[in-house]
Amino acid sequence: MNRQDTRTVESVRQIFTTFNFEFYMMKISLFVVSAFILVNCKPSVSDLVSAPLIPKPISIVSDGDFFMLEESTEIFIDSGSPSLNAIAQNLQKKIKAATGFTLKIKIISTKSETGIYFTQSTDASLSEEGYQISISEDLIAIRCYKPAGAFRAVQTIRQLLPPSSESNPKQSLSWKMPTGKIIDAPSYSYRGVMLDVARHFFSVAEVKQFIDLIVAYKINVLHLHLSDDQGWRIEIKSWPNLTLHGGKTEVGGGKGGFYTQEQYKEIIRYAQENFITVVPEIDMPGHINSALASYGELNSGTIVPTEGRVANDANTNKILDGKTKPTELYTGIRVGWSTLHLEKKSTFRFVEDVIREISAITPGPYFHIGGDEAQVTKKNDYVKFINRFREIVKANGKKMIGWEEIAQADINEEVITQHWNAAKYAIAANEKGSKLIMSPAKKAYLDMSYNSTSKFGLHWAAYIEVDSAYQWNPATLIDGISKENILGIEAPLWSETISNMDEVEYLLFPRLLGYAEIGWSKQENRNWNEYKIRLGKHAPQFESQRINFYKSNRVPWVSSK
Ligand code: TNX
Repeated sequence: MNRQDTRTVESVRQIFTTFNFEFYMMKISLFVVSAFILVNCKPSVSDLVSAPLIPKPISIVSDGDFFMLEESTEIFIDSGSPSLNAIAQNLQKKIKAATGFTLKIKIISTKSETGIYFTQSTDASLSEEGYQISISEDLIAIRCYKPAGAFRAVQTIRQLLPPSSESNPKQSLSWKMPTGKIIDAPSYSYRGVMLDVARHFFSVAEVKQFIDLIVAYKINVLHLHLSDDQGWRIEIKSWPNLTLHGGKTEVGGGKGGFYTQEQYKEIIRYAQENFITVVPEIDMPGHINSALASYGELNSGTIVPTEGRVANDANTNKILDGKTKPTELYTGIRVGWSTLHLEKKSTFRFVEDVIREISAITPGPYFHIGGDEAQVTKKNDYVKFINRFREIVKANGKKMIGWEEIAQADINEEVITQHWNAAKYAIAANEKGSKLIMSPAKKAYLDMSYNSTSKFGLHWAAYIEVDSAYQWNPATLIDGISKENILGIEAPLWSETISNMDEVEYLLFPRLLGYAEIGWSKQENRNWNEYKIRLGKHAPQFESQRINFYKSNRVPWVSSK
């Protein structure tokens, strides 16, 4: 070989080596890129079983593939189920907010092979709110017995979309959903949350926002605590001072507020759209100072605690009739000191008018009469009063609900009792045939602080950490009371310490999800150690929705970053 040849061979080798080097570099980068894709595409996308659904469905089977939601995906409704139209529109709205896509809705008479297909079945074993979702590569089929089931299914589908999907539609994520089958139905038919709009007033817009928050977890009852010592929040046309005067303050002395009947109807309409039953509560015969301050004739000598007492002024006297002596308004947080004047005829005219006017604009089956902590009402009067109440509520076509103390009266299977504190009342109510709503303060009170450093909430019943809120079973809580005696569960959010949605969210999240699961999921499928991992995976969703949640260190929160 001459020198020329040697050089040629050398450069060929060099080319080869460089090529080889580049080849290896390419291989390495391919490996890095695929590893990156693997990590970032979350393999769980094609695993339906590991989707962190809350509440947990009855059964999930995955088949390892995925459905891709695209701009061209269509929503189909079985022509035999026209009542599913509104639900399809609701899903369309949610998907639009999430992805920017406006999916077309079509009514068809043969089963669809593609897109999202809603159909109603005559199979009653699916149950009132039950549903089945089958997801294949081309089709998401939703089957229900009643529209409520399809609506609950939509909430499941929302949770299967990528977490950030509801807040930032402009991003270029792929909208993949794992394939498989979900069969689901609730354990309890009553799954409620209560919002106290009396201690602090919350506007119609805020109540709607509240509904949006709870509905995502399949809660189906919103109990509105519409009156208390500190404020009367719903217009009663035959007793206008209740809101004109009794609605004008709140705990801490803020300006309070009230709903006109039209505004209340607007809340009801929005709730109905979300398959939520509104339970209105007028708390009597105690917790009634806002009415006593508005109409002196209802007052039999209630003494308003000095702390929080708002002295009547000349303006008050102009509004009120001046003939009888009204109490002062109250902005403190003491309980158990006020009572209606139960010996007067006008009191019953008042009770009848209030129940009649509210019942007339409430489509749901229930009317909550309060009945708690009537500590300054004589026992005999209390029993007579609750019995009379029962008749008035019934005459207005509603089923009466009352806090547990009503078990002292002649209640029966037509009445629902809400347990919050004493087992003896729950047992007595059960013996009288009254079904129970379980709201044990030590476990289910959303206004209890998480721990001693919490900024909001009270702690007279307990500090309720996220695990404690989850770890109880309504059906074994009280000896002698089992699942068939229970209508459902409710988590009340009293508002003495909270006055805006940020604060509401802080007490609500993340405990709300646990209560939703207690009410919906099968007890044997519930387990804190498994639940806390699912819950932790909801953090990116909370963050993208800007929900102000309590980041308990007992939950392994997943970071969205
Ligand atoms: C007790 S529970 C109350 C409410 C308070 C709440 C505060 C019940 C039926 N009555 O009036 O707001 O405690 O946690």
